[in-house]
Amino acid sequence: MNSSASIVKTILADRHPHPRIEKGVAFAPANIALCKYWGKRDTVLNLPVTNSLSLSMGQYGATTEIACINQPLDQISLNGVLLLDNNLPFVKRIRSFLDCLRMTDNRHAQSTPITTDTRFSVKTQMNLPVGAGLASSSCGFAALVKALDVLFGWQLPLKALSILARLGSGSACRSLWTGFVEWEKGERSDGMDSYGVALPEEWPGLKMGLWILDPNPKPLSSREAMLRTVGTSPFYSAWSSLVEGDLKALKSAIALKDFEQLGATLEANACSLHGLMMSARPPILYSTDRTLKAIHQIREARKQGLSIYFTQDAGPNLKLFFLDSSQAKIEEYFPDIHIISPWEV
Ligand code: 2P0
Repeated sequence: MNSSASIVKTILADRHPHPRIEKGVAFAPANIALCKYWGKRDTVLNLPVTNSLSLSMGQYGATTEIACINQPLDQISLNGVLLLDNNLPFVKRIRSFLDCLRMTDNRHAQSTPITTDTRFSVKTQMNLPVGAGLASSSCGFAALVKALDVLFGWQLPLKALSILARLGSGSACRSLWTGFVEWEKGERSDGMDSYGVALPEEWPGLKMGLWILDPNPKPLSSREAMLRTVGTSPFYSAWSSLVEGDLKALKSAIALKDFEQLGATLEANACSLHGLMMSARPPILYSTDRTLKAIHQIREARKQGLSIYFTQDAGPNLKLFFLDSSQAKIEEYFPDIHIISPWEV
């Protein structure tokens, strides 16, 4: 059987030992899916049913500092607060990821030994709200694997780091790059062909607007919501073919820099996802009255000639897409949004 630990072992097997430094520090941007990942073919290895496509969030993301410590337990902190509750999902996920690393137990390695007794200090700083459907887990695990790579001097290729990040959180495999990234679902049962691939196109004039309508953690995790949707929605089987069409349309829009096609497709994909979630039993509803009001405002602005589109993830907040040529007007219409330049890191 393929376990996360055996995948970690496979990836690290051919690493030449490099001198370990005191601590590893790395930044990874959060990413927002233009075509969503929703549903797994393997819930242990986070292998998706479909491909997905994302855009990175520029300077918004996670910076993680990791070091080995002489303590009985890992010390995990988020935004300067040491998290002592082992049942917090953030702590549990990081610890079980570190457990996979410990299981590789390479105590005979010359300069980078990791044993079952190795304990880590993991300090993460995020500059976006955590657990509010703003892709915080995506950047968290990507920054963690990058920081581990620095700490141990593995010098892994980004593809391998993407697979490691995916084991922590599926969407994290798209956060190793800047710009557009497609997560190829792969076919293999060990998931070694399921990782992010950066698209060559850059589109610096494309802007994102982060509209935080509710910064509080969401009541239902994406992980649980995904499971429930796959398990109970009568419409889930239609999702794969819908994604296939949307991916094609999005990639051709990116290649041609056709903003209207990009925006219309990404918005329709998000609406399809939320419709799909609402068809689960019991239904999943992430939108609040503020979300719906905001969606109506966007549609009204569009009627008045503004070229703007939105997407929504597993939470009540919205991300807007527009071109820099309409930025001044967008700021007038939507004064509360944080504007993001995806290519400015
Ligand atoms: C995405 N989301 O493509 C989709 C759209 C939320 C809505 O990936 O269980 O935290 O760790 O693989 O990656 C959020 O789910 O789930 C997500 P796991 P993840 O961005």
